[in-house]
Amino acid sequence: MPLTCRGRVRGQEPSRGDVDDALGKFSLTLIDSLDTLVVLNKTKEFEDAVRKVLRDVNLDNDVVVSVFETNIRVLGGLLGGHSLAIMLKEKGEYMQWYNDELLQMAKQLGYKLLPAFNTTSGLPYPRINLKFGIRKPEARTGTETDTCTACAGTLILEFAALSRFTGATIFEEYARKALDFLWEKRQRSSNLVGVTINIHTGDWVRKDSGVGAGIDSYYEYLLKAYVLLGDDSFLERFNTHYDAIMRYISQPPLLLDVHIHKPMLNARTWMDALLAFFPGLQVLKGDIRPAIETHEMLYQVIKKHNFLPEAFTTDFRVHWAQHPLRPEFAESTYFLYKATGDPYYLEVGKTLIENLNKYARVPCGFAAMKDVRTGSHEDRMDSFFLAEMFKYLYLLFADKEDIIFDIEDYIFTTEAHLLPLWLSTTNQSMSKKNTTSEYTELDDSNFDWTCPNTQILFPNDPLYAQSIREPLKNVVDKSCPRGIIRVREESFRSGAKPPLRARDFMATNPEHLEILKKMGVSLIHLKDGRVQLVQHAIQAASSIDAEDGLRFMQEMIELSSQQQKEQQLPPRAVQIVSHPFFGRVVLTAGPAQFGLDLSKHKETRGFVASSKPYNGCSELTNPEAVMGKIALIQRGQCMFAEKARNIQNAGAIGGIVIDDNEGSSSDTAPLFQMAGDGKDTDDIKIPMLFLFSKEGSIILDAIREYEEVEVLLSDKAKDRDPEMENEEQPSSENDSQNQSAEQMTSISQEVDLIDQESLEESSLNSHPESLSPADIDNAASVSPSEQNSNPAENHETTSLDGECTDLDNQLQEQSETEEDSSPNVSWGKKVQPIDSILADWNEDIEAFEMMEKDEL
Ligand code: DMJ
Repeated sequence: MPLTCRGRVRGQEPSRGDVDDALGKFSLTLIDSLDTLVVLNKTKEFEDAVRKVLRDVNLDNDVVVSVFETNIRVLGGLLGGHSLAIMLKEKGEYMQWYNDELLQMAKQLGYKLLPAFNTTSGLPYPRINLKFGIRKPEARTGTETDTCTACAGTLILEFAALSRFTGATIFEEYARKALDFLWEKRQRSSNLVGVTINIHTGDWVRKDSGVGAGIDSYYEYLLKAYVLLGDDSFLERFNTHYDAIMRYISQPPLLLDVHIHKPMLNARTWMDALLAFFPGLQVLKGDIRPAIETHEMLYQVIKKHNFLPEAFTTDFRVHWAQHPLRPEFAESTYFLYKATGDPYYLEVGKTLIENLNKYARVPCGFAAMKDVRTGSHEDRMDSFFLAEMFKYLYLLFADKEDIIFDIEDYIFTTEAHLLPLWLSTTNQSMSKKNTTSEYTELDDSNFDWTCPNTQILFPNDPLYAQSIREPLKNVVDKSCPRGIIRVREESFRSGAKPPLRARDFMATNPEHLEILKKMGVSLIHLKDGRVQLVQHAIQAASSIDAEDGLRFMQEMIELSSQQQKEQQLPPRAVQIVSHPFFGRVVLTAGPAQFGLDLSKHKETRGFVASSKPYNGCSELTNPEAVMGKIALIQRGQCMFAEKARNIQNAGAIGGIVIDDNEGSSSDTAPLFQMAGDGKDTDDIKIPMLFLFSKEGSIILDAIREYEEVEVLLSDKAKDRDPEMENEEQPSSENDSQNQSAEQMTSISQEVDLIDQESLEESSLNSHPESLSPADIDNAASVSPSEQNSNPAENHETTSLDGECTDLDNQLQEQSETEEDSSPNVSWGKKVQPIDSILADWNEDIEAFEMMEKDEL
């Protein structure tokens, strides 16, 4: 935990949910960083670290851990450490005492994971208790029915390496069985796999499919298993999937999820950060052009926000704002540099390093970004930061002679652990050769089985990569998210009258429902009381109605997001700017619905002082201490507005309310917004921010240690550098914000989930019977691109030359391709049987509901 300078011990910190499943009280970061030390030529430190692991690590803890994470980080870490330990020993200088101890630990861990495979399918349970396994009552796990595809399909490298290093074949057998089962279950017409699967029945639970979260390393391991094990069947499987990915998911430069049964139908309008590994995999496959394109698009998103947000939309807006220092983009940059030799990728790497140092470096390491828009931190530095990010960035700039061994003799696991390629010829009892019969014949000259080679790929053309990047250079900045408004205005000008405006729509008006039906829009009442609108252009009465339907849906999205924005204030930042922090620590703060609005005014900077009484619920007894300063007040016992008035009267220039719930933290709780007291709060002129107890105690600890602590309250952290301490202290600018509310409001960060309260609120608006736009789950169901019947043809939605594409053309294109792709269906004359429409429909609803529940 780089902000509080402690290790994160499972059970000693408030649970963060599934992310904690990687922690097994087994010194995760130490093990995950072992081989990084050797790559960085820190051989002595490696030797010490191995000794520490052997001395301290206990694998027999009563903790439920993720099988996937334990495999890639811990088993992979031990095997990577072992691989380099034996390499060093052979060189004769270091590790002379080493006697395969890391391998023995790896084997012990391997046996601990095996009970997870005790299912009829051979797919592993997602979690296991390190001490008690699965079945025993003490295990507290084993009731799960689903796992993600990547979770079940990312074992073969570590398990095969373990088998081949030790001669115990059972590990490779189990990992192969799981992969065989996934392959059998692929959707046969699209050759795609879903995100989650039932480990008992083998049914797909989430039928959306992409190359990011939930699936990513399944594909990676098929190709790398071929490289490491030399088994043709893995390459054939990979190529079959790759062909499907390029056909349906790849919409250069985008990679967009689709449905496995209806791969022409996009499943969402945003991309997750995990897919940034894919260009690297494409390099390994030898398909450089799309790798360069996607990488360039991702780089432009990064330049906009300094880091890649956890998810971003197809028009490059932030969808999920956090960034846990993921290494995937650095990984792809490394591979692209290796493939092209283009110094551009060194510049990219330099930017990544500069941003890390400037925005993420904190006193005890590098802190994840809680919100790339505000620059605020989260108290976490995941082990993959040292295992992968450091390794790939170092290797990007390293010359051959900087590394004490030949990196080309190894393959990187998904966690960037190094496994030696000589394993392919050791203990290879499991290899299947020449089993091509069950694979689709792929008519594609791209699938020649050669590894990429710079000499062959770019003979005499150092500008090859640049020529591919050039047309994409404005793809992010010039994307046109609001094109629909222009189109709508144009169509009004030309006299076309929209049959129904989103703002007029009433769910109880039968006439409106009739119009919806005509436009192919269905109304779905969800169990939780919300209503979803889904449009299937194909179910519209005509192509004109389908177009109207699309406009109606997009109007709804606009209205919905407008309303959500009005209800939710964005997070704010408290940045500690005095010595020794100098702006390096940025805390996520909740906004207030009253007082100075920091998004409209210059930030407020000042020294902090605790108010007396600390709860700020009465006139302060220490006005001299808070005068001209930012007052710290404890939450509780009176309204936030009352506290604000009391500190303002004492002369404070701002206030920070610190949560009185001990242990609360922005790591685990949704953003908190302070509401007014239901009265007029115009008299409150100073800015007020809220910190959870953990973030608050970082400031309180700083006061204890350094006495004088200066902070900056703002909507976005200021660029930090040591100069900060010399800057003049600006005077606070006061203003009021005319907002009030009855009670404190906790803001959900999931923008597409509307809670019961907001439903109740919306039923009070001027159309009591109308459906509030905010009730519509636009992320899941009203995406315009869902109507795209052929993603491969619709990449013009993002204009490559910087011009916005006319939506009418897209609609035309969509309608045409919709017709093309379904010969049984024509406009106005549906011959698709109703049962099949209903079945399709149910399938979609199911998929949308699942996506909504379990996005990552
Ligand atoms: C790493 O642990 C691995 O790369 C994994 O495959 C998915 N991504 C995380 C880091 O983002």
